[in-house]
Amino acid sequence: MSPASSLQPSPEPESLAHGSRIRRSRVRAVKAPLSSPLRTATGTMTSAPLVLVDIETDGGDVGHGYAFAYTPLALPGLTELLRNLLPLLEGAELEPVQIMESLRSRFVLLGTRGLLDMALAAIDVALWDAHAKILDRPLYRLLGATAKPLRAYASFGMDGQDESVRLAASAAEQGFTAVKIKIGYPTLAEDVAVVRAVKHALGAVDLLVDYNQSLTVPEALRRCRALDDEGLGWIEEPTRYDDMRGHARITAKTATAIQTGENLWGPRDVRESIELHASDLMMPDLVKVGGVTGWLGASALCHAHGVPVSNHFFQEASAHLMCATPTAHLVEYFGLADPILARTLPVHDGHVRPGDEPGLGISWDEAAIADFAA
Ligand code: SMN
Ligand code: MG
Repeated sequence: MSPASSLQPSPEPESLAHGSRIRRSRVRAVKAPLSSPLRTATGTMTSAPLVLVDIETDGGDVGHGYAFAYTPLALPGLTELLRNLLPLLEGAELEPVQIMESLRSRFVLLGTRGLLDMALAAIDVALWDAHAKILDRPLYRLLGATAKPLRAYASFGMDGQDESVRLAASAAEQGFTAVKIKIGYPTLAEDVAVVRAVKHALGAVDLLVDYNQSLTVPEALRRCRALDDEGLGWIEEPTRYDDMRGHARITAKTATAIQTGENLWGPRDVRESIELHASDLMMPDLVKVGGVTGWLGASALCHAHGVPVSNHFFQEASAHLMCATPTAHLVEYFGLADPILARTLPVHDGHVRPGDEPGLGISWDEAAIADFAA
């Protein structure tokens, strides 16, 4: 498809930096290893299926983005979608908002919720990375923010009582002031036993729990209210993510803060969730919420409604965005892509901050990508 029939490149205004037209792109699929299987109450991951996106300009800047496919079953489809979309960008002026509006306008009849939204978001992230590199600014600075230390929490799976205690205690020793574990064991008694054992090991360190959508609303009401006296920082996704009214009932009846957001598709879902009071807190997923562009919309909505914002995964880019998020709360520290990154996001005294190099600070470890190619 020739560039002429793809996105109409806009005339080059004088002000734009040299070398800001999209020259080519690349898509790669990997299965990044996990240090151990990541078990949740609704599924277990043995590897991290990721799709990596590179967008290069005629000035030589390369923007990087990646999407998490959750399951290897979705990896080929997500990869193929990106291979179909990216050639449409060739020759276009690298203007993230304009390009995404133009791309999205192609799918009004189809709708984008799901893998297409994820593919579009991975492109959005790579475009913003390239945009910031062209302007020689780290993304946080491009957004007018400063690189402040962001409080992070160590995020673990559903590891059973003894392993949960060991992992949580180790995170506390490393300086984390908050830890998340996943629960949703067969019985409430097991949930409470694990929570109490980990709380005891953590002392003053905050404990967050994540049900990963595993409970019916009646069971969630029962379990969340039973956990209300355990001093938890939040209870995450007690029921299905898209049962916003069910979450609203749980939020209304539970004293502990209810957290949702990682499965909301774009700012419109965030708006509906806030309007329904589905949760006390919001944690958008960079890719499902629509990339940098989607995050900025979600962040503005949460600012307007006074809702604290945390991220879900994608810590490298999320650290930049959280610096520019007025109601920033906690950063989820889980190095999903670490095995294929040349530099991982450092954590000091339980805090992270974005790097100062231009863009998002995402750099690939090409040898690892080759090793883990899917
Ligand atoms: C989560 C979601 C998907 C895969 C692993 C873990 C979890 C989180 O909900 O909050 O990180
Ligand atoms: Mg979660």
